[in-house]
Amino acid sequence: MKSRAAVAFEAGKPLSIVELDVAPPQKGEVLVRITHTGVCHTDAFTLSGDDPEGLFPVVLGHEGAGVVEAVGEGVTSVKPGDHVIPLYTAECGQCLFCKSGKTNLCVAVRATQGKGVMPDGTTRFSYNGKPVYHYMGCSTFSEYTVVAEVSLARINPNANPEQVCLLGCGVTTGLGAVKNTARVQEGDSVAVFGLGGIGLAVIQGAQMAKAGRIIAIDTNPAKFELAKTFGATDFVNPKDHDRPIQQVIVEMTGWGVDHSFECIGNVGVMRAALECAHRGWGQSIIIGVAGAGQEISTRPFQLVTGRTWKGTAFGGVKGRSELPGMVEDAMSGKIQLAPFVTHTRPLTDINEAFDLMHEGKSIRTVVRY
Ligand code: NAD
Ligand code: AHE
Ligand code: ZN
Repeated sequence: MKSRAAVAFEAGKPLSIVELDVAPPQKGEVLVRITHTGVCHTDAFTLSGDDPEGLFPVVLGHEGAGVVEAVGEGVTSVKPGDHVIPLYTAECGQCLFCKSGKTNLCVAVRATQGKGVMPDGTTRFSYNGKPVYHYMGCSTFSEYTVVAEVSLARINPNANPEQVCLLGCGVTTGLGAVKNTARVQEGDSVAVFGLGGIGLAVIQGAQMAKAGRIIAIDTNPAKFELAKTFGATDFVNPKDHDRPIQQVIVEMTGWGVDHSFECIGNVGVMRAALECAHRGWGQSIIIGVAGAGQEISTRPFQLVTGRTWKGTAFGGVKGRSELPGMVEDAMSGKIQLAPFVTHTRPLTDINEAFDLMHEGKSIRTVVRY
C-alpha cells in the first residue's frame, strides 16, 4: 500500500514528504495508521547525524498514537480498530529483562530495531523500489507504519490522540524518571536541567511526588513560565552566573539537591547535575542523549562522597503494562498533557516542528495526518 510519509533521506537535511510503499505486516507484526505524532529532540538528534545508530534513508518518529489497520500471522493481543501507542521500548514479558522485575529494557526486538529493520531483518518501507529504514521500532512519521506486536500498547479509544501521543515518549519518560528511577519522596529537593518536553514532565512528576523545592534550570528563560505552572519553585539561567552552575545550586541549597535530572543531552551539564547532588546521598539521573563519541566525567571523589549517577530509558516504564493506565490518568486529569502541546501542524509542515524546537519556541509540536 501507499503511505504519506516524511522521510529523512540524508543526515542534516530537512525531511521530504513522499508516498512510500508499505508492505503488509508479517508474522508477529501489526500495521498501524498513525493519526498523530509528537516530535522529540531524539528525532532531531538522529536526523543531525550524531546518533551512532543513525541510518538513512529512514522514517523517523517515535512519539505517536494511532489505530490498528491489520495484523500479521499469530498476532493475538491487538485487532483492527484498536487504538494504540507504539513503543520504542518493547515489552515481551518473556525475555530475561522482562522477567527480572528490575528493568523495562526488553530485548525481544532491540537488536534488529537498532539496525532499522523488522525482527526478520528486512524493512516494510520502500521508496522507488529501494528499502527505507525503520526507526526505534516505531517510525511514526509515516501515516501507515509496521511495528512488532510486542511494541504496541492498547489504549482507551476515547483518549485524545493529539495529547496521548506524548505518552509514547516525552511525558512518560519524565514522569517515570521521577517515580521509577529516582523514586522522589515527599519533601525532597529536585533540580531539573533543561525545560523541554522531558524536563517539564520531570517537574510535573516531582510535583505529583510532593517534592519540596523544585529548581528549574535553562539557558532559555522563556521556558520558566510553563515550568512554574507545573510546580517549579526556583528558576536559574546559567547565563546569569559567572561561576559553574553546580556551585550556584549547591549555594542555593546548602549541600546540594536530593535528586537532579539532566534533560538536555550535554555531557558538561551531566557533570554539573551530578556535582550539584547532595553530599552523602544525592543522586543524578541522566535522561538526555549525547552524541557519538561523547563521554561523561567527574572526579571519583564525587561518588566516594556519596553521590550516585544513574540513567533512565522511557522512565523505566513497561509500556504494555503501564501505558494504558497512564492514558486513563491523562483522561481523568491526574496527568496533564495539554500544556505540552504548544503547536500543531499537518504532516506537510513537519520541518517547522524541528525549526520551532531548535529556536526554543515549542515544547512539543504535534503533527497530524
Ligand atoms: P528540548 O530540545 O525540547 O529541550 C531541551 C532544553 O534544554 C531546552 O529548553 C534548551 O533551552 C535547554 N538547554 C540546552 N542547553 C542547555 C544548557 N547548557 N543549560 C541549560 N539548559 C539548556 O528536548 P527534549 O525533547 O525535552 O529532550 C531532552 C533530551 O532528552 C534530549 O537529549 C533527548 O534526546 C532526550 N530524551 C531521552 C529519553 C530517554 O528515554 N532517556 C527520552 C526522551 C528524550
Ligand atoms: N541510539 C543512541 C541512543 C539513543 C537513546 O539513548 N535512546 C533512548 C531513548 S530516547 C527517546 O527519545 C533509549 O531508550 N535508549 C535505550 C535503548 O534501548 O535504545 C546511541 O547512543 O546509540
Ligand atoms: Zn523521544
